[in-house]
Amino acid sequence: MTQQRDRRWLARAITLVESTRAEDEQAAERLLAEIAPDTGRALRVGVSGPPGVGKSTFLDALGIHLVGRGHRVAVLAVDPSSPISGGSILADKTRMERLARCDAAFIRPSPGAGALGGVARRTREAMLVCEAAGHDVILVETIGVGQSETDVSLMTDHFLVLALPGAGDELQGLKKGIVELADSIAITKADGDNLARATQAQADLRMALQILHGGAAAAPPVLLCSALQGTGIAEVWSAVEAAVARARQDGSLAARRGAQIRAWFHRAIEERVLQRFLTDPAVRARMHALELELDQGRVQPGAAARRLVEGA
Ligand SMILES: Nc1nc2c(ncn2[C@@H]2O[C@H](COP(=O)(O)OP(=O)(O)OP(=O)(O)O)[C@@H](O)[C@H]2O)c(=O)[nH]1
Ligand SMILES: [Mg+2]
Repeated sequence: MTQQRDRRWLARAITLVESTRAEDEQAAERLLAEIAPDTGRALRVGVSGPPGVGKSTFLDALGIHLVGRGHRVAVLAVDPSSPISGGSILADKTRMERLARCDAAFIRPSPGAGALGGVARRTREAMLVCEAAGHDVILVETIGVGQSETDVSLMTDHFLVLALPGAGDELQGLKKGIVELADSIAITKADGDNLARATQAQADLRMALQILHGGAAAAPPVLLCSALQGTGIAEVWSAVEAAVARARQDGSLAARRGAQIRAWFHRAIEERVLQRFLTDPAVRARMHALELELDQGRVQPGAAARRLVEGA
């Protein structure tokens, strides 16, 4: 795939890296090796928030703002998609109508769940493909269920959390883990009747974060925005850019990316070792036999696992 990296190339390359077919694996590896020199220069931002917080509307407004400033934007999603429908609920183009019509933007829903831990890895590789195709801002959306926010924070330079104007409890709707990962927080829907509550939520959140981080200087910024009115979007982006610029200066961005690469390596090992082990026919037969023993109460789960892994 040495042809011009246009939209068609991008679509095909992403399909290849997202493929779960064993026969595509080597081609995907070759592609990723080939594009490696052309990756890593984009600004990678994770955007997370609970259902209905306004992620899609925000990403549409932010994407349009960035395209207007000459950026080429890609919106990707890590979505622990419904095991029933198998469908992805994030990065739906219908809610990003304006951005979806932009030539400088590329929107990709979450790859369907497949192999173990595969969704996040495939999104990360899709991100690299987007970078190789010239996208210089990558926005990775997640709903923050399960470990998806950790997955996204492991592939981005900055983790932006969207929060609703609080109804009393300033951390309501925000999981503790997600607040700890946040590099910045934007309170959405700060418009109309919501504005007063949003302003109060901002003050409350700032206070809580200062306590959590031991001081105002170390606490992530908390901003207000309204995607509907288009207010605060430019300010949120400026805060993201400023934080990333600081991280680049003080070396923490390079350290973060280095740690991420190692984390993906470790994850890939786990995925591969587990996959190889669990698909081995002899292991499967032995596992089945041990399951029968478990059913009969002749062995305990821990001991059965030890015997399986040790081949005892
Ligand atoms: N007032 C107001 N409403 C908003 C704003 N942004 C989004 N909404 C509304 O909030 C609802 C949810 O917005 P979405 O952008 O779909 O939220 P989401 O986080 O993508 O939702 P999921 O994809 O279901 O997790 C919609 O009805 C939007 O019109 C805003 O800035 N102000
Ligand atoms: Mg959405």
